[in-house]
Amino acid sequence: MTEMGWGSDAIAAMLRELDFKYAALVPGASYRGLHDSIVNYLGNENPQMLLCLHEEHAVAIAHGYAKVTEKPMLAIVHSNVGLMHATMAFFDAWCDRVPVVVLGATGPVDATKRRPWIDWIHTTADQGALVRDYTKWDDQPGSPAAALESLLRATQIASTPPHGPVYVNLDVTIQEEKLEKPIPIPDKARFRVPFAAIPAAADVTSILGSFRRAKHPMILLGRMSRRIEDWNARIALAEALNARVITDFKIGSTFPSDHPLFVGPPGARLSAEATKVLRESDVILSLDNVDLGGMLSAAWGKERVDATIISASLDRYLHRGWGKEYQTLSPVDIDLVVAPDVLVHSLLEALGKPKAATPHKNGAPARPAANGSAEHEIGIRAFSQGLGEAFAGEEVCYIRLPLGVNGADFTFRHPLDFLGGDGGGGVGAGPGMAVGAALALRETDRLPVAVLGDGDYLMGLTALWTAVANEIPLLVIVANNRSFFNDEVHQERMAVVRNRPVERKWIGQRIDGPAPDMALLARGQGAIGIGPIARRDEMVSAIAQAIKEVKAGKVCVVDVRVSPEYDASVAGGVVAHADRGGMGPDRG
Ligand SMILES: Cc1ncc(C[n+]2csc(CCOP(=O)(O)OP(=O)(O)O)c2C)c(N)n1
Ligand SMILES: [Mg+2]
Repeated sequence: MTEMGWGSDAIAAMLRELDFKYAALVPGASYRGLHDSIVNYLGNENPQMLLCLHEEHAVAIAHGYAKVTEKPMLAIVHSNVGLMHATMAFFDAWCDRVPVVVLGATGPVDATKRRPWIDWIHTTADQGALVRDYTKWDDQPGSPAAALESLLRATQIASTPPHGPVYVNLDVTIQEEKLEKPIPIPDKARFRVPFAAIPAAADVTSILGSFRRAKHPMILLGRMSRRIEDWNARIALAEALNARVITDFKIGSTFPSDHPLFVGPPGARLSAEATKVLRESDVILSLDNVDLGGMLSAAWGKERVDATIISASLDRYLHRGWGKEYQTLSPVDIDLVVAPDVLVHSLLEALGKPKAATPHKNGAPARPAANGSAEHEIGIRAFSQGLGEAFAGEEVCYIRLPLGVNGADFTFRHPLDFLGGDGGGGVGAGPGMAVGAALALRETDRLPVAVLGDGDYLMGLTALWTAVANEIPLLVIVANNRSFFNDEVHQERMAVVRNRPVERKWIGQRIDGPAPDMALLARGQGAIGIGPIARRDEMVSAIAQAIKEVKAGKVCVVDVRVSPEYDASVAGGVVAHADRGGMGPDRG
C-alpha cells in the first residue's frame, strides 16, 4: 500500500477498516479525491468499485445487497445532482428499514477555495436536507479526522436496529487536503453495534400467560431477520404456542408457507382465509408487522378489536414528521420495544423449548387451472405456475415477484426463498435491487431470480450493465404485460365509480405500439436476452435455457409476454376494499 498522503486516503482506509467489500457508484468531480484514493491507495479492493449508470441504481444495489446480508453496502454519489438522482432509492431503503451507507460530496464549503462556476454548482448550503427526512442520520464532517469518526458513526447507526440508510457528505477540500502525517485509523471493534435489548422476564411471563389463556392465538410476522436460526426459532415458537401465522409479501419469506400453522396464501393483501382466522383470534402477537393497524382494520373494519394485542418492534425509533410510512396507530395491550426475533428467542427460552422445530410434511401447494384467454396466451396464473415448473428442483431465491401473482403458486421454505418488495413502492427499483441481491447471493448456492414488471424493468434496466460488467450472475424474468398495469386497475376502479367506459382504462397506461424489445435491451448491455416468449409451451424451456446461462455466470433476461391482468386475489381487492374508498391494488 502506498503511503497515506491525502485526506481521502485516510477516508479510504477507514472504509476498508469498516469492511466494505463493494462501493456502487457513479463518478463525479466532487469526489475525485476519494475516487483516486480507492483506486490508487486501496488498489480498488475492499471496497471494490461497481460502476453504475445511474445513482438510483447505486443505492438500489446497496439496498438489494442488504436484503440478503442485513449488512450495509457502500454507495457513492456525486454532489447535488447525483444525490438528487438517488433520492427515490434512499426513500425505498428507508421505508424498507435496510442499512445502507451512502457517501456524497460537496464543493468547498469555504467559498474562497471554490473554482469558478462548477464548484459553485457543486455546493449547497445544506445538501443533506435533500434526504434527511428519510435517512437515519447524515453528516458533513469538517476535517479528515472528523470524517473518520463520521464514517464510524454512520456505519454504526445504519447497522443498529431498526436499520436505515445514512448519508455522509465529504467536502472536496477535506478529501484533497495534503496530510502532514498519516492519521491513525480507529479500531472498529470498539465501535460496534450495541447489544440488543432483551425483554424483561415479567413481560415474557405476562405474554406467555396471555397465550396460555388463548383459544385462538395468532402471530403476525413482519420485519424479521434472514438468519436460519431465527427462522427455525419462529417455527418452534408457533408450534409451542399452537399459533396460526400470517406473513407479509412486502418482507418476503419469514415462515414456511406449507406449514400447517401458516394461513395463506402469501400475498400483498390479507386473503379471505387469513381475514377469517384473524377475526377469530383472541391473542395476536405482532412481530414488527409493517402495518398492524391496517391489518386489524382489514379484518375488523370499524368494529372494536377484542383480542389482546402484543407487539414487539423497534420501529418507533424511526417515526418522524415527514413521512407517514409508519402507518396507522394500532391499539396494543402489551407493547415491547425489543427486536422481534429477540422476543421469539426469549419466549422459547421461557417455555424451555428446543429451538429446532418439528419437521413437518410439505403440503402440496394448490394448483388451480391456468387461465389466459387465447389458447396459448400466458395468463398471470399460467405464468406463476410456469415459474414453479421451470424452477422445480432448483434452489431459487426470488429476489422479487410482481404484484399481480397469486402467492399460492409459490412455496417458501427458507428465509432466502423470497426477499419481498422495495419498501417505498418505487417503480424502477427492481433491476438495481436485483443486481445488489445477486451480488450477495454470489456467495451462496442460490439461483438469483428477479421477476420484474415491464414498467419496473424499463425504468431501471441499465442497472443490469453493472451486473454484466462485474460478472454477477442474475436471471431476470420480465412479466411483460406491456403496461403500467397496476394503474389500469386503478382506472378500472375510477370508471366503475364514475360510470365511465371501462374499455378506456388502458389509455395512458399501455407500453405498446411499439412494444419495447426487452431481450434486445438486455443484449444492448451485454446480457443474454431471450424472448419475447408468448406461448405457454415455450416458457419453461426458455427459462431452462436461461438457468443454464446463469449457472455459467451470465446475466440473462427472459421476456415473457403475459396477459394484462392481475390474479383475482390481488385485483379482487378493488371490490373487497370498496368500503375504504375503493383504493384498488396496494401499490400507487
Ligand atoms: C417511480 C414511480 N412512478 C410511478 C408509480 C406508480 N405505479 C405504481 S405500480 C405502476 C406500474 C408498474 O408497472 P409494471 O412494473 O409493468 O407492473 P404491472 O403493474 O404492469 O404488473 C406504476 C406506474 C410508482 N409506484 N413509482
Ligand atoms: Mg407491466
